[in-house]
Amino acid sequence: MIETKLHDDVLEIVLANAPVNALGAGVRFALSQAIENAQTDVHVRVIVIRGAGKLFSGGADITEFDQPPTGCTLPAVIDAIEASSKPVVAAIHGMALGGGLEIALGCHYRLATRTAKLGLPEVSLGILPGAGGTQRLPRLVGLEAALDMIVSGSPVSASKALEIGLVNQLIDEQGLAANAIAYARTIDAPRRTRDRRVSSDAGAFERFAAANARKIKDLDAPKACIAAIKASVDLPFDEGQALERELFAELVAGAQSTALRHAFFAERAAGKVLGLAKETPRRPITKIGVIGAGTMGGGISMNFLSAGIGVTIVDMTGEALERGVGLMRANYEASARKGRLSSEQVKEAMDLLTPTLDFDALEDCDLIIEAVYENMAVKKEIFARLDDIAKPGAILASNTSYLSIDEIASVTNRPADVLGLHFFSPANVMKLVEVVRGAKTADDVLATGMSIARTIGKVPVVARVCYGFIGNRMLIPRQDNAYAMLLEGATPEQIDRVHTDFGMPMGPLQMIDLAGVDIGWHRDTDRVESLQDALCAAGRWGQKTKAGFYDYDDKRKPTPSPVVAEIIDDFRNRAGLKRRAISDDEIVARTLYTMVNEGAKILEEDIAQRASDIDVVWLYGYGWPRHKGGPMFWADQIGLATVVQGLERYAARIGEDFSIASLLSRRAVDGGSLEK
Ligand code: T1G
Repeated sequence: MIETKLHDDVLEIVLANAPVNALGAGVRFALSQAIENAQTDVHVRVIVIRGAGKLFSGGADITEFDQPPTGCTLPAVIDAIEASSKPVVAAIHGMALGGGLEIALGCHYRLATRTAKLGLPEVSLGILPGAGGTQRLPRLVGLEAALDMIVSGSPVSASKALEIGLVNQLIDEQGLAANAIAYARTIDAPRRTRDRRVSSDAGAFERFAAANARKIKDLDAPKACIAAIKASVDLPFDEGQALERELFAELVAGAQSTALRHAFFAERAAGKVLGLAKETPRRPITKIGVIGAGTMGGGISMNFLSAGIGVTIVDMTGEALERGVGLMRANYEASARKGRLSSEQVKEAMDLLTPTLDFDALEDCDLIIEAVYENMAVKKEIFARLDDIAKPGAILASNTSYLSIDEIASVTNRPADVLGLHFFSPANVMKLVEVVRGAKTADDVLATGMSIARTIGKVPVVARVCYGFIGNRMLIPRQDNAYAMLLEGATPEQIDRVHTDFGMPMGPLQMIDLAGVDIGWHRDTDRVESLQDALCAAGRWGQKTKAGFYDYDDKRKPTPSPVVAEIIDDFRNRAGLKRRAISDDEIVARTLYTMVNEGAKILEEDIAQRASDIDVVWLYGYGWPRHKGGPMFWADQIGLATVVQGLERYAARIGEDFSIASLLSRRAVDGGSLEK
């Protein structure tokens, strides 16, 4: 749990709890004992605390939060460190996060290596720094910096930490322990953070709240963080820390923190493929081929270029290539203008790109990703050609968002080397990749797909083959019911408002406008058999034509369209439907509960490995509000019986072939959860 070593008069304490030196009960106990013993050990004049392995500490042990507290609390251990009669120095490398940084704040001096990152990310778990962080950080760095760090949850670099007074000195990572011990030898007295005063710039709170109002409006934790930081100005240290503990206890028991901690562990669980041995080899990937220089192909390419991996991108015409490469360059330059990239980084990325019309140029690629439009015949033709030119062992992936990987693989002599890598638009931004394993996909190909997705900063989730895999398959009932309710009497803005009020970034109709109303349209303007046909025939293809379900201005701001209302009325009359009032509850049942129902079927059919994987798909692929954990988690929270009752109530309207997933019905009756 911890290791101690005496170097003459310097006691070195090493936090040693792999993999992230989480501060579980064992570590807290051992640390408090070591600090206590050092007080009376005449050989010890000064103490150094550092972390074993790749970091100082990833903070409190999050898995303990749902259990009754055991052993000494972290605040008590940190108070003991600060009360030490002998100076205590924290030597930070890698990361010091949450309770890890709070330990360092309780120390009298703090050192950091140049690449270290220091942060209090508790707010992203729906809690607040609960071991003195809200009281000590403002005392060290001032209100503005403390508000920024604690309410955003974002770590700061070591150089920033030095600049704001969070650390006293930067040290080389090479010889970290020796450097820290040498520094410790120059220290002769403790300096307690609790004894400092916070510079009380009262205007800081108003300015901060005004600047962040929209971001934090639905969230409990940020408001609690601000209240605790305010206490660091208004109250003596101990009273401020008591308020912090009270606020922490409230938050950690709340629905939002439960959901956010679920999301944290769900993302990590998704990376584990059931039945795939950890030591499954990965195929070396040093060169990527991308077929199709459209929006998706360009976005996919950017992920690899930004990770320093060369990409050969192929299209049918020079004009398509030029447009695609131009769009990639424009995206990079936009990031550079926002200061997210340097111009050198833009140049480095673009220099790794090889645009060509020559399909054979893909012959030496290790992974080739097809990103052409959703047409099975075209995809089959491409994969048949790839089978001829790709080198043995190359992985052949399709970015298809609905179609069968098995059918695509069947035209090759190497189905084991074929899988799906379904990126989400915009592919250079959205973190989700559905890694679709075909019936014949080899284990090492699947393992390579998962690991290359992580290499480019994505969150991979495994899916088996079905129409739409996980996320898009759950979209089908949602969109079908949204269209149906428009004809029955709901308006686009009513349906979308229910979703944006719920916390989604946009509603079903706004999403159709963004993706394109014309996706899957037959392109025959004389053939008007559905609402989609009517809109497309009228040239209302969505945001790209500044008109879809909504009218859009130059900034793509949507406004309800009287033209669309007329088209809907006309269609409703022709279908002989009578307009009726539709409640928000009905919209929730027919668009959110039907998604959960589809998710339960996806689980039953083993398309997804676990319910939390489905949550990860929606958190990272569609912007499901993180503080609601994901559709399956949310269904468990509101009660599966409630979901089933809602579906039963509107079953007739949802459609004659509608059925409730037996897993959902069963769990609703037995009070179980969808989590396998
Ligand atoms: N507690 C328990 N387990 C943790 C953990 C933690 N704090 N951090 C990581 N793990 C597990 C993780 O689930 C995974 O397990 C393994 O360690 C490797 O993690 C009182 C209340 C540190 C940047 O929010 O951000 O302190 O899947 O894959 O990519 O005020 O882990 O292998 O079984 O993420 O190298 C605040 C959370 C806690 C930091 C390393 N701290 N952790 O990333 O590894 S609350 C955090 C991370 C707190 C105090 C409050 C990252 C990392 P498994 P990993 P990584």
